[in-house]
Amino acid sequence: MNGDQLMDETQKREPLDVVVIGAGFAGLYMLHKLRALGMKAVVLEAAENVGGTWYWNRYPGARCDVESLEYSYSFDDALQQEWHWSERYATQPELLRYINHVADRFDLRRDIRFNTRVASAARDEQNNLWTLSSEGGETFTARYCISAVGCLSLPSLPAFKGRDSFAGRLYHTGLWPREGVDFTGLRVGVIGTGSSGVQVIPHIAQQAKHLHVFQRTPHYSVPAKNRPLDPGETARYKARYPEHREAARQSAIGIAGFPVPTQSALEVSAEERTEAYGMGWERGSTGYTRIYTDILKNEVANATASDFVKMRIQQVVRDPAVATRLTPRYMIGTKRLCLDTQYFETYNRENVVLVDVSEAPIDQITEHGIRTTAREYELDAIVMATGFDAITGALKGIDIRGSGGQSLAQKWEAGPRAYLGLMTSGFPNLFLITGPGSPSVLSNVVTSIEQHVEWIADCLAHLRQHGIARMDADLAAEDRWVQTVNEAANATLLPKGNSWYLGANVEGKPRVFMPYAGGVGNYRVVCDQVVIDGYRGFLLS
Ligand code: N01
Repeated sequence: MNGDQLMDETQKREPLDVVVIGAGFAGLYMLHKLRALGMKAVVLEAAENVGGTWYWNRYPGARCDVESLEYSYSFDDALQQEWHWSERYATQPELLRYINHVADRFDLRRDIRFNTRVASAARDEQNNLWTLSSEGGETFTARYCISAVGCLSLPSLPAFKGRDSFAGRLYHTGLWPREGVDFTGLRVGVIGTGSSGVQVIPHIAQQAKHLHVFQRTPHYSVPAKNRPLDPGETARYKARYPEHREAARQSAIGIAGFPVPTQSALEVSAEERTEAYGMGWERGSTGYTRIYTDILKNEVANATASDFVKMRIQQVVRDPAVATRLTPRYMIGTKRLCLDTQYFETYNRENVVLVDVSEAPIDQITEHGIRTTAREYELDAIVMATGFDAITGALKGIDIRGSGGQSLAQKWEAGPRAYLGLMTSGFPNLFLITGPGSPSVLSNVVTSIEQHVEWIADCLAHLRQHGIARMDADLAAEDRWVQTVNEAANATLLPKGNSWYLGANVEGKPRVFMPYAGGVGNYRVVCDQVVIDGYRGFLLS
């Protein structure tokens, strides 16, 4: 009998303790913690292997924008000491190797069901169980269900007319073919210039015969200044790993190495600011918007940081008309800041043309390429770097039914509501790792994942110890937390950008600022205090 058959047999006999959805960073660590608690758990994963985001986003140039030594698990000191990161910012293949290494090192695969996409999760109130069904028709029953589906896992493909009529090949950066793509000699069009576009464009430009970039919004990007990691530097960092990790946990965005601003941009001279922004630019990190306390809080302060990047774009891009089209018009940081390698420089190449689709939008995809309202562009391949239905898309894509058959998608129709981003009222025993209303995408997500996984594991141990079978979020506590999330966002400029943080990138999605902007360290204190207060705001029975 193989592992899968064994699991099926087990399922027939008795329910599992926990079903986890997703085998990315979150699902793997959750499984490891559940095992340590002696719980019977299964992870259901749509892909054929582990990795989550780093499994799917295999496009050329895919690379993390948090430094490798920080974007990694901290829960096991031997793991963090033994793993060798080769570059300051890890590439997708290196990250995927790391995640595979973790799966093997902790022997996690035997409890993961691959090629198993969850279609529905239904609450059986009478028996206090969750039953999950896969698209393939298998069912899994457990006391607890834990979502580890990730915040950026449902690709967003704009519904361009004629998408299926294109005779060439069409790709999405978040669903990249495993075998890779050779663009040599091809005429390629890339739609989208967010983080994925900014990374993939320089790589395709080097291969393709010709590249058209279809840009709707010019975005801010700062150079990554990526480089190989020096062994001495790595050793010194690792020698102080516990301190660095603790600093990350207490920090605003889960990264120890970011500057902690102490001054307003408006209380220093213009020369001093220019020098600070120049140093930030040379440092190469998204910490650029954290140089002063008020870059993300005050429009005048923000303009000083925005203007510096605009000036750099004008300096890098040789054709002044192209430089102007590449110059952002919104406030820096109100959409996620990109980190690039040779992005703006790519527009100095002979084989690259920037097509501004803000005024003449894409009208349709044709058999031969892309037609804007101005003209048609003939292409052999189209790459959609058009992003994701972020934070809620993957969860709403599963037919989740809570108490009384209530649908999660319906409950969240006007925007997601969750207490601490961990549970949503009316869906007992369903936990959300990095759910809406938690720092998630506004942080080094691995730091945030570890905090949630550990909080949930401690919570499950507490429930078991006290003979509590059912846990739900109290609706009043949830409402208050949603208000706190709104207040935290409104204390910043973040809601003023047309960003995916707000759902603005998906047609028809409600405009609600979804992550908690109050900071990773502050959020941790709130979560810990809730526990100290006897799981305040949760209903335990
Ligand atoms: O997606 P995006 P992404 N017509 O939504 C354009 C993480 N990430 O995949 O801005 C024309 O940012 C859209 O235009 P506009 C990171 O958190 C991290 O790039 O809406 N254009 C935009 O330019 C990131 O923020 C890493 O006007 C259309 C682009 O498509 C998040 O994932 C790497 C369009 C989408 O940009 C998402 O990034 C990659 C249309 N109809 C991703 N629809 C790193 O760690 C959309 N667009 C480095």
